Amino acid sequence: MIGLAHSSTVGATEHAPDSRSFPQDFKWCVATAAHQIEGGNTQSDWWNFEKVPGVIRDGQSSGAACDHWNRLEQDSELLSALGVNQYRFSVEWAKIEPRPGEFDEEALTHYRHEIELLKARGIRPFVTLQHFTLPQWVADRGGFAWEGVPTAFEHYSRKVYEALGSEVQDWTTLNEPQALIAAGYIEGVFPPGLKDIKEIVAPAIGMIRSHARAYHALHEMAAAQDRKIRIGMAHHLRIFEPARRWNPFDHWAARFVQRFANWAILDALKTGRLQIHIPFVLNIDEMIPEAAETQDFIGLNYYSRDLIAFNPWKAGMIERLTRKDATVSDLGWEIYPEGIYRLAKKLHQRFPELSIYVTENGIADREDRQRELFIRAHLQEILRALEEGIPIEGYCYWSLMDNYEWAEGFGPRFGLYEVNYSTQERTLRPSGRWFSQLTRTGLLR
Ligand code: IFM
Repeated sequence: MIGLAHSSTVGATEHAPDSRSFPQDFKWCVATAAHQIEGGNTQSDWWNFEKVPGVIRDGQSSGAACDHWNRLEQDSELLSALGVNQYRFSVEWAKIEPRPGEFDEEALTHYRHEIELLKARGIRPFVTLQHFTLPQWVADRGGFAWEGVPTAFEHYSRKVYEALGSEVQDWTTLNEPQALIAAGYIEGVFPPGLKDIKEIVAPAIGMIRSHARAYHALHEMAAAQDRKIRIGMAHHLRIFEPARRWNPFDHWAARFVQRFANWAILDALKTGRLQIHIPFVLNIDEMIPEAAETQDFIGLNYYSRDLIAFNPWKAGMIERLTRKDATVSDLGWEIYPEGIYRLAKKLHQRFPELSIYVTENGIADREDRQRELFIRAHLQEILRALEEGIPIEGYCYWSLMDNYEWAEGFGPRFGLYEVNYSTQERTLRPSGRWFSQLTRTGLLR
């Protein structure tokens, strides 16, 4: 790891302290996901997947995670101390509907209580309906590839809205469908653990249909109460560049990955048509009319840049690499702040009618040597975008606290709070202290 504690350079850019400020109404937020922090998600597909030998680094399963389920009061104080005015978190389908059609009122009451705690502290809830996990009963029927999933997801979403809707204005339906498709169906590191690109067709369509059903259902329910809500999706977008500038195949491959990973789903939510074409492998051209115009804002999750090389000897013929001279996080991800500006700009060009909310941006940095500079550098790029008139409403740092990083187990440390998993003690990191000043002043000093 390259430490940055005494440097002002993150990635390729110089990032000096900055006296520019963010708009008054800019939303300062941190994000989490239920499975990664709550613990005891026994009825989910992940709970069972984690137990399969060899799938999780060091064999760690989520277990009690950060025991957030039992620490709502304490953890809402952590949010208060950070000075954020918004908190993005997910509610867990597997806990709310552990068996088909059987809704757990206690789980719904629990989330209602969580929202009350937030509101009492002046923090606006930002609720995600599905963040990577599914109830095991949905997974048993094929997960997002199951043709019944849009109906089941709508049913679940309506229940959530009935219980929480009067208190929530901001929603994301699914978190990072692109990442879930890649990890679950191509790389095999998320459930269902498949490694066959041809398998992505049904789940990709299932995810879009599920989103669309929830989008329309929630808007319909809100309209019936004369309430205005906003619904989006959180998209994991990356910068993809050719590994060798002189190689036309790398250029082709990078463009192709970009189209598939960054734009296919976003475009479908605008046009109602999903198009993914992989020569000789796959051709998806599916009309999903109910998905047209189903985003009220764009959730942008941004982490890093990948170099793409065409490699005929590799399965899939495409290789993802990291620049040799890159400054990287503990997970080896390149720190590339300009990427957030470039993506925001592209999003604005492509979807000028929609504002952007950075629903995740963060770094695995156990020693907290790079985090403050990482956030600062990304926010400077956000300021640059704002100055050019690109509408960015808010910024969620990922994550409030260290948590269970899926196939990587508990190793990576993304939190503004460090978690001691033996005692469940939370300790504010120096970068967290700095972040709490930023949220209060809006100044990047
Ligand atoms: O921890 C994940 C999160 O669940 C989804 N977005 C990326 C984060 C870091 O990998």
